[in-house]
Amino acid sequence: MKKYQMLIGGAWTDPASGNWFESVNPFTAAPWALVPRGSTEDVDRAVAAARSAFYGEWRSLTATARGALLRRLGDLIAADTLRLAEIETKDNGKLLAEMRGQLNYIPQWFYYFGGLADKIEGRVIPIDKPGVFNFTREEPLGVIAAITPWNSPLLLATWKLAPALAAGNTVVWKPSEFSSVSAFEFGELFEKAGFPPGVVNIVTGYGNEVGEPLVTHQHVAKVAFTGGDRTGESVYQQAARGIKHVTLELGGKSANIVFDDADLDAAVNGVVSGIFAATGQTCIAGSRALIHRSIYEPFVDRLLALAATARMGNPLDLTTQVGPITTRPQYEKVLQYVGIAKEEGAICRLGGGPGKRPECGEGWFVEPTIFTDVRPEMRIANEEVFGPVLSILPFEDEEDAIRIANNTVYGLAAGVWTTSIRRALVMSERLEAGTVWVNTYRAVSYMSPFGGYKRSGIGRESGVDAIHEYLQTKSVWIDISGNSPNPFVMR
Ligand code: TXE
Repeated sequence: MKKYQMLIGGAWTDPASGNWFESVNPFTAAPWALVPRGSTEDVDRAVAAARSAFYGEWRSLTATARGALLRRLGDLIAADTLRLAEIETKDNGKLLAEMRGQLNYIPQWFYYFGGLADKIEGRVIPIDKPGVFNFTREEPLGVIAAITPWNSPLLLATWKLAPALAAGNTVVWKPSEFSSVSAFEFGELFEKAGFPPGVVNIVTGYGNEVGEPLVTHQHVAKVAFTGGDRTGESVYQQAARGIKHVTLELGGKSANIVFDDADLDAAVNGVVSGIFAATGQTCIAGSRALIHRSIYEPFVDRLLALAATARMGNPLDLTTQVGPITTRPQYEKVLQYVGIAKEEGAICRLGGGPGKRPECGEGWFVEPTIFTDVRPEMRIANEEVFGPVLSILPFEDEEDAIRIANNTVYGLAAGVWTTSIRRALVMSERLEAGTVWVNTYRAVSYMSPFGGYKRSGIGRESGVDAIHEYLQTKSVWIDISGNSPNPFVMR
């Protein structure tokens, strides 16, 4: 088994604890790599390295040179996608087809934010006071703590690293303890691209042993976090003590709403892919399907028929459609929710238990599961399962659909299936979600802002909006009047 080291101040380093833990392949349930178990001491060294890079070489580079580094990194990733995708699949069990797609797309974030790096401009304010010149500067925040989860390890890290670096910050990145291996390989590419030492540091380990000391470190200016909402809440509280900037991306319970005027072939595909692609382990999973009453039964039959054809198996096999659950605790959580839904009286129409097919091997599989007769007040309709479990709810009309869709604490995304332009516009206005897809689902881009309403998070990733999450504005006042005003009144 390969024994990895952490990246601190440009050097590959053993953990201060002298301990490593095993990373487990979710398909074979066997360990396949050794990950350094970081601690406060490693966090302190990494933050110090990031801080000295911030005040050192990184700061003296022009924004254009920073952008060029990011674009060079994009090229290096583009040349290495197959290898990185395979590592991701071995570490987190997601389909190789999906991880290849993500890896092929990741360079675009580095190209886009590399391009933005030297277009960060201040403004000259036509100030209301004569004899004064006022302008703004957009400045980096300092050291950014990037904390990422296991479901799309490199993509979600990229969403933080690309804008943070383009804006001139330095980074300490803590990947999930369940999927750290690709981070080490990614770290090598930063070095190869020529980033100065300490600009990107990687400290691995557990949430309480590395995440917490990182969030509370006095020299961390901002925490950029993706993960569960409970952890997000605690990260937010800890960051508040240091009055730190935060962005939080915390998952959801997204509604995929099908009206009777929809293109039903497209809608069936969209609802199935919204929940079963990525084995439901995605923050934007369309885990609630809201179906217009007049088409309810026939549409449910079509969903069941399509979902029943899903091929489970080895995620490295490009024909597999549903892979294993990434972690054992998550596997147990998903099965627990299946049990809760049954107890609540939802009707299980497909799946409803562990995947025991021969092609599932030793992996942590859950059968694609569909519940009907779900009522809005049930836990299965409100809580994030993060697995291949779909809840189906009927609705009567637009008003009813909006009420049910918005009736959760989350607000990450929503899907609407309709051929009416009026309905598309009304729904996209009234749905409380950071992303609304009409006649499509699970589309993201480096160009378009992504983030949550309500308990799904704070701040936006991707697009021009994202770079402003990593900048602060300074207002500069220069007296050009040559006068000495009255010192005892405000200017
Ligand atoms: O996530 P955690 P977990 C949801 C999903 C899942 C649930 C739990 O519903 O079932 O969260 O998953 C680090 N201070 N999502 O437990 O704990 C941790 O080490 C600082 C939604 O795996 O949120 C990891 O690097 N950091 C989600 C990261 O936080 C801490 C994606 C995320 O782990 C910490 C994943 C602490 N006190 C899960 N505790 C999405 N939004 O897509 C843990 N961490």
